[in-house]
Amino acid sequence: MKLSQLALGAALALGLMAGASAQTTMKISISVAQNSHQGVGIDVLAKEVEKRTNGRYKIQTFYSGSLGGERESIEAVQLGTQELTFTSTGPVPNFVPEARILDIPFLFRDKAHARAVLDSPIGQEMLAKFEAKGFKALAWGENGVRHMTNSKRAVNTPDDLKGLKMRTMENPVHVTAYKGLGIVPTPMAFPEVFTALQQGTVDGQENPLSVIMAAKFDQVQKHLSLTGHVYSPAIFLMNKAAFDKLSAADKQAFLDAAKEAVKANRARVDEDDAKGVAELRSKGMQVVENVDKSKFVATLTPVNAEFEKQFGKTNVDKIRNFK
Ligand code: EAX
Repeated sequence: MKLSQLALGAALALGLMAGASAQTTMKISISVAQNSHQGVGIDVLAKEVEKRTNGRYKIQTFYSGSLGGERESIEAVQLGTQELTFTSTGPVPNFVPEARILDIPFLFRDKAHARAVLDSPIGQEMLAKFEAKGFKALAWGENGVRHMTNSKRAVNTPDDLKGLKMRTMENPVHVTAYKGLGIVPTPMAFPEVFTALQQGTVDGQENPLSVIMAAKFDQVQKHLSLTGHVYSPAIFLMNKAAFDKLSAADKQAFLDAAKEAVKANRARVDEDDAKGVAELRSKGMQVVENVDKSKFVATLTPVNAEFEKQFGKTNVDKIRNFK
């Protein structure tokens, strides 16, 4: 072999090595299936990050709790064993207690109200609170407006909830509120819910239409009531050290990618909400569409007073009255 050929070979090998080392692979997870509002969110994030960093960052996507439930994923991101996760706020208060305020039932009038608050300085200041706990919170996304399902009876009023054993998220605000509605709450990680419903360990659960459809809960639940009792935010969390290591331009690329991901995620929630009732009915669910929410709100009055005391009435009102 000639010297020039050797030099060329060495140069190629070096080039390949440089190319390989210039690509960093990261992981992101969700607890629900890929064909969902959250799946769309992380797929778009992965695609946009890769595009905006010219392929220097590649994000591997994991669905259906294959890396663990939401609490485990948040823990993994905090520790840095996993760089990213897209999660509901279910277990978030156990890491960032300030975020509890967003989980209060009937806090938001509708999705538009919730999105406006999350996109406003109130939501953005909340994102900053995650930094002290080892996270870079890239953006607020959406899980959706939660409704109740169960295998026992049609739910029209809070009276119908008395004694129903329902799986709840591992969220202290939800657990307190649902007790106030007469439910027997059973906090449980999402990946265990389908089996728990199937085996009758719990009678019901509550989730947005997007999740009910993605998880095929219609197979194990007869009744759906559009209680719309709480808005469920979602959040793109990244390990803070992993984010801090990025160049300024790459940081911006991740933030911009997250914005695109949120757009796709919210659009899919709207699509699911528009078609959900018809689809779930066609799969055999009995649906109570017109729930008198004022009865649920009234039943929660004492619980709400407690939340206002805990989180500050001014803070709660600031969100409630946001225009
Ligand atoms: O984030 O745990 C839950 O009920 C969540 O809504 C679900 O995992 C989607």
